Amino acid sequence: MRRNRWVLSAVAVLVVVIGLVVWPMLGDGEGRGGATQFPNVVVPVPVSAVASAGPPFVIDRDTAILSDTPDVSDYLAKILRGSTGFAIPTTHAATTNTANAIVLTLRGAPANVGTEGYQLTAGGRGVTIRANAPAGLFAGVQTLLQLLPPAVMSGTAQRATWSVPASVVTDYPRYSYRGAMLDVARHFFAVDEIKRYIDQIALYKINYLHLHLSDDQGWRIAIDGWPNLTLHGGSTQVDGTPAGYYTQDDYRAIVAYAASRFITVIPEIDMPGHTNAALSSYAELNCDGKAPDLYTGVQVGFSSLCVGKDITYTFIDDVIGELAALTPGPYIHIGGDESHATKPDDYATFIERAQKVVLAHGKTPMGWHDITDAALEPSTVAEFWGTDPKNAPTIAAAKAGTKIVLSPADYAYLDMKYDDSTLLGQTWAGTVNLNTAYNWDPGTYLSGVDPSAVLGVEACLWTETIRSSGDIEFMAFPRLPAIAELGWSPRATHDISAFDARIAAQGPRWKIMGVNFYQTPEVAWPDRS
Ligand code: NGO
Repeated sequence: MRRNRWVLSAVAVLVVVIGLVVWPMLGDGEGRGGATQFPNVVVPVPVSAVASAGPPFVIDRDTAILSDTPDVSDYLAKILRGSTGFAIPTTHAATTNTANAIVLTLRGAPANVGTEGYQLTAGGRGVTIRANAPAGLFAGVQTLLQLLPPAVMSGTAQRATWSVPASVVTDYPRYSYRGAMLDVARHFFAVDEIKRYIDQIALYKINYLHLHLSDDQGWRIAIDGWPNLTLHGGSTQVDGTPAGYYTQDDYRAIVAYAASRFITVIPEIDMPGHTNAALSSYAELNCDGKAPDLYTGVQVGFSSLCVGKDITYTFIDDVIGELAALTPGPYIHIGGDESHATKPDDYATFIERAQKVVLAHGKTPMGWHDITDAALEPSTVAEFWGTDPKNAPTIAAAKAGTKIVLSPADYAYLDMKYDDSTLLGQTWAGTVNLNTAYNWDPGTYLSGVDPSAVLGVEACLWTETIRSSGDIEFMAFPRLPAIAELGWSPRATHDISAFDARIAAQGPRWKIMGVNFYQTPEVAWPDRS
């Protein structure tokens, strides 16, 4: 009996030893020296991330940030101070004593990480993020935050062990364009709601925010010479509820806030179709000189600017000129989708002229892929929103040199329902669950088109059924991070089960931040409720 007990105890001890010591060494590729595997928690997954031997870095009350880029260190310090409760002093010089420090420096990064990439090295003494430009430091900071415990995203002081695993991450984007589009025309969203979304998309290394500023149901940006556009055209929205618009100062505030998160704003004025709000505001823009009523339904394709009238071009020159002056980014989006009330010849004439107006104001034209029916300027970018990878005009344009941003509606439209039971959203392009959103390759999506024609990807959120930040978040999370990962991470990293596990790690963060995400059934959320 006694002997048996002894044997049992010895076996138990052996099992524990194997479990604690031997198993972790076997269980990872980098196992020598006691290093553990790099945790599968960073979205978008980095190009290369390797665990190092040695202890983690633990942020404590003496940790400082040393940085040669104040904007980025201030962003990080604010988050760390809020959740750790520590002072986290920032010194704007990255070269002093680096013990117990988070160093952010524009020196010494590998050239191949480019202007948006970074190298992060974490070990017992501290963390160093090196980049060639501030945008790269900001991207590295996002990775650092995701390596810290989820409580780091809390705005109030929390108890946690603020450790960053010893590791080396070398990371840079697959595409230079990683966009999020928000329709503020069908339902209007206030400046603070836009800032909230900017903060959320920045976590996933999105670098363009495309604002759909006008549609049949509303005109949302003040244009000096044309006050009725907003006073009348911005007064309602879908369902006929009262709405609003951005003053030029509001718009500047959005642009500046986005820039502080290394996000470039792209303003869209949709034309010649989707213009009922403008046509209702100024009778002279209509071919028959009669202003239609405001529209609060959700049909498309019934409105058109009058292509044959000179006033149309005075109008678009004023609008694009003011937007170009307010917008530091390179692109002005001219829409161009679903102009079913414009004759095909008129459509081609209009799109050709509108591109020239954008170029004359020093910007690069962008439009929905419908514009590939017209002659395109060499620099014009087409955004594909269809569901047919064999779309002939888009493929022909891409082969002729037009750069393409991919937002195929059956993968990248965040307003599609997750499944038939989703209360918000639409189904015209089908339902899009998380794995569908992730399960395509932007590089090979368009049949026979060279991957080099693809500028990047964009996750689009149309707001016919979306009325609040909570609604935005429900549709965007977790699908927006899927599109963000397709835009950032190399094709070789694509793996649906590893992706679902990474997304699971975001759940506790979203809970702490108060993000109203949808707990998609594909994911084993750690604290499902
Ligand atoms: C289409 C249409 C929009 C709708 C959206 C809804 C484009 C580019 N035009 O996408 O007007 O709001 O679908 O999913």
